Amino acid sequence: MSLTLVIGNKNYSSWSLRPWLYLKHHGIAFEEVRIPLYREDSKAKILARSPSGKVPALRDGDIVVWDSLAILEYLAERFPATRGWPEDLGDRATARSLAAEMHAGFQALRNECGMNCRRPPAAKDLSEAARKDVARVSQIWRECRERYAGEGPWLFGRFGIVDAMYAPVALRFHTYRLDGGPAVQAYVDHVLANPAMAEWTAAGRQESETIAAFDE
Ligand SMILES: N[C@@H](CCC(=O)N[C@@H](CS)C(=O)NCC(=O)O)C(=O)O
Repeated sequence: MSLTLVIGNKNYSSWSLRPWLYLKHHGIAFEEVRIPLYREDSKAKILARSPSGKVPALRDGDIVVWDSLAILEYLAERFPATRGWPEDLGDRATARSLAAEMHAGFQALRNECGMNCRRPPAAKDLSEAARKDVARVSQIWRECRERYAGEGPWLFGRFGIVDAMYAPVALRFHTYRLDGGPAVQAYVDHVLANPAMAEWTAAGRQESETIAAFDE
């Protein structure tokens, strides 16, 4: 069966990046349907493919999965060789908690530092809440790298769902020059140098659509 992933603008759609990165990184073939967001016809086009009216959404034959984390969970089960979660029960519980924390949190950081591949990297004044988000994300990455990564370059050693979940934030750390110290910078650099990630950001920079609210 063939996979179709519906995504938004590569420049802005952080939720879309997560499953796209997982698929690309693992070399899984899929058709990409890109629907630029917040245009007159965007909602109708997305609703035709995603019950929530939001991207990303994945179609696999008769199966439709929406929500970035649900798609990643689905892909990890559908392609078990990709080993989306750590094998150890305790590590897996931690990884799941961190993915959920990312999925449900960091609102201030998300709002004030929207993903924007085209934005020339530069610092920005942040609220106290956003600074706390930066500190917490930095702590997560530092602790993962120290405790769970071993010799591997990703948060739990090899690339997994947690890395896909945090990849858009790694891009924000770069774009907004967010400082979490050397270990955090090393992780950010590793994420950005990943070939699939580089392919996404290059494509995002080529896009011409603009969404004023996301361009601050
Ligand atoms: N929890 C969802 C959130 C998806 C979401 O908010 N997607 C945004 C784009 S990044 C969207 O589709 N916005 C268009 C709209 O709401 O009309 C997920 O993880 O996939």
